[in-house]
Amino acid sequence: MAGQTKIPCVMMRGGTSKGAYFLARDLPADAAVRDRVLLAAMGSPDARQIDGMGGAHPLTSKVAIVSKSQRADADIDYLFAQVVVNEPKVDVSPACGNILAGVGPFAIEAGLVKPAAGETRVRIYMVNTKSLCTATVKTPGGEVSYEGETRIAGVPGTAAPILLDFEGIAGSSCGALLPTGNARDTIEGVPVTCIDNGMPVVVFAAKDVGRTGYETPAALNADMEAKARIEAIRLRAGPMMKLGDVTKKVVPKMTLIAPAREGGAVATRTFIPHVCHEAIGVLGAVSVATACVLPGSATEGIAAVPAGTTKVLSVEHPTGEFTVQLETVQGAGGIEIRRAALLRTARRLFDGNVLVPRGVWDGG
Ligand code: NQM
Repeated sequence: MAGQTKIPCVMMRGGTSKGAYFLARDLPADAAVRDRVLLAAMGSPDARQIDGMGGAHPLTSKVAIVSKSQRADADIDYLFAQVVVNEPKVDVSPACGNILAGVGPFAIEAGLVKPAAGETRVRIYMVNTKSLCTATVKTPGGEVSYEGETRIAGVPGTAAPILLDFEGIAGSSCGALLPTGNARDTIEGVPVTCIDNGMPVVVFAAKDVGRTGYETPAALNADMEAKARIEAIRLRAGPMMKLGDVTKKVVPKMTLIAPAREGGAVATRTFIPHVCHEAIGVLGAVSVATACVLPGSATEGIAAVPAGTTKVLSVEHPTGEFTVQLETVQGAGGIEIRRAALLRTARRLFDGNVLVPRGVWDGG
């Protein structure tokens, strides 16, 4: 079939990631056809994604699919898709908190949410993890404003703040905050905490895999021995975390920790899961911060945790830090996390159509 199908698409920076934002109604309803369209749109599989819009890195090969929600507790539904760069694979198992930062502004500008004067609260149902987030977006005069004074590590300049407020994200993918039932397990001889507070993550001391935890992402990406060891732990952790065989999944993420060096709570290096993040993911940071406040976790003796029930933790990463605020309560079975809040920024970068060969999808 000759020719190409035009699909309305907005490219946005969401936090420290970048991706293609679509309205669900503009994409095929059938998941298999939709995934073929997303692969073609982003240019996967190909290391350079030269024949598509993807940026040849996991952080720039992401997709948000947005629609009006039918739920009473949400305004919109957000389905996240990770388009794998080098393989013909689209993974919808995790959510992405960075791309989430762009979802509120996108929904307002698409007419799915009516803006208020000043700021607009957008209640977002994260379809991947069946959990909720409220995003507060600056809308002076009833229009989204991207300009402001908020700086986030990993993004040049400043922009308008977008407050992301999460509730009830514990066990979002694994069914429990501590899916193995333990605050600490030993896998391949390494003490680890398997945790899911919005993102399944395996947290362990960098020193236990013979690294400092202060290496650059480039050094870790070139460190084949460390990567093989970390992947062996990940493949064992997957089934223990009720994620099944994770060979072809982008979860769990793998976070090496060390004592903070910039006055924060903990220093991190995170594999997502095969490339070392230049910073850290949003929900990834929430899960790591949560591990830090749990007694007996693999962070004990490494993380510096503030006192009080509202804990503000600065998670250090290769390009700065990520501040996470956790509301904790002492439940019958130990500490529970009621709420996690943090700030991101986003920007609409491009508004137009992406084109895919008609042989991939004829638009019907
Ligand atoms: O953890 C990277 C990112 C992410 C995901 C990844 C994210 C999150 O930086 O919520 O934001 O872990 O693949 O976009």
